[in-house]
Amino acid sequence: MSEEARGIRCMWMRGGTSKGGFFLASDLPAETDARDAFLLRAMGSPDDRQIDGMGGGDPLTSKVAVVSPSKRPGVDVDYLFLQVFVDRPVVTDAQNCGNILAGVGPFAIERGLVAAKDGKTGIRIFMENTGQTAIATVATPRGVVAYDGEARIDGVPGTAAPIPLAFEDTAGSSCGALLPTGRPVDVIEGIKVTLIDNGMPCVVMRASDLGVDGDEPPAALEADGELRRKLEAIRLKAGPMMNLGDVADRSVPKMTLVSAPRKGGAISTRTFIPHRCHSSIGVLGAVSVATACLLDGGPAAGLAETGAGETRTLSVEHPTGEMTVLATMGDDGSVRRTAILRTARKLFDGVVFG
Ligand code: NQM
Repeated sequence: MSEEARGIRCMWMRGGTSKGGFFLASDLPAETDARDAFLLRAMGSPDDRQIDGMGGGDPLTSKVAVVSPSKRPGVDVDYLFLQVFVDRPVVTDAQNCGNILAGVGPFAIERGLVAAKDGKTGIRIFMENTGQTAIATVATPRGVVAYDGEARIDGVPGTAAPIPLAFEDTAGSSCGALLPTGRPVDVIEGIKVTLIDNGMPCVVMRASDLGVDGDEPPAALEADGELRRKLEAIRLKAGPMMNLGDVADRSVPKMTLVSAPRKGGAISTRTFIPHRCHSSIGVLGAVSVATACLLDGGPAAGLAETGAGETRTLSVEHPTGEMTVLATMGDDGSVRRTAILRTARKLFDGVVFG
């Protein structure tokens, strides 16, 4: 194949606290094996440093969005998220990503899939990984995407234009039900856990039950071999219980250790995704953990400060700050709608070589 033929049009973007390559589906090989082989080479996987590709040697910087115009009624674009593993030759669509989602609206406008209004443009995005819809609001003064602005999110230096993301139908995204076992608490390997999926399958457990405080730096937790072995043993058993089957080669469920808030928030977290400890927390991961805090009887509920009223503001503390989840409650005490604030930035637009 010629050098030119190996290049594919791509926009590199930061979405929330992640970054990766954004492609139009029509620009990528239609056949999955060929597409994945291209993406592995483009990212430089498998290799811890991804030295021969664009990836940053971290799951959070080895991500891909595939975007196409949607044929679904009331939906603007379809978004398929792909996680390119760093150290294994694996590209998986088995999880969604709410951080990369933040870049999808701006990308869709930039590529001409959605016409921008003067002011703000609302974009309905079908998330193909989980079959659910998110509503992103992009700042578009004079019909042009604005990346600069005053919104600040923890884990990203400086400020940028706000991109609020709203979710209405994320319960049971991958597991079929918010609580796939039907219970707010299960016991695995002697540890009380909540198996929950409000957009991201998560196992929520008390840090203290695992013998840690829950406010350690991620590197210290990653260096704790005994903790990691225990978490993986729990995860492998949780997979089938969550209707995810054998999860040995999957990036879900995520493993979140919770403890009492330290900085005035709702809960403190440390999340393994699933083997590296996240420097913050995923968007839909935070939504799922915040939802677990609102479940009576679960391991998070006794620790969390959840407030009262129809709309709850839950600040989920993480290693580099906090992520605020707004939860709208139904009359029956369940979570009806969630929203979160993200930002995104266009970093590069060009051709990437596989
Ligand atoms: O939970 C990391 C991230 C994510 C996923 C991960 C995410 C989400 O921080 O919606 O955003 O959990 O693998 O980008």
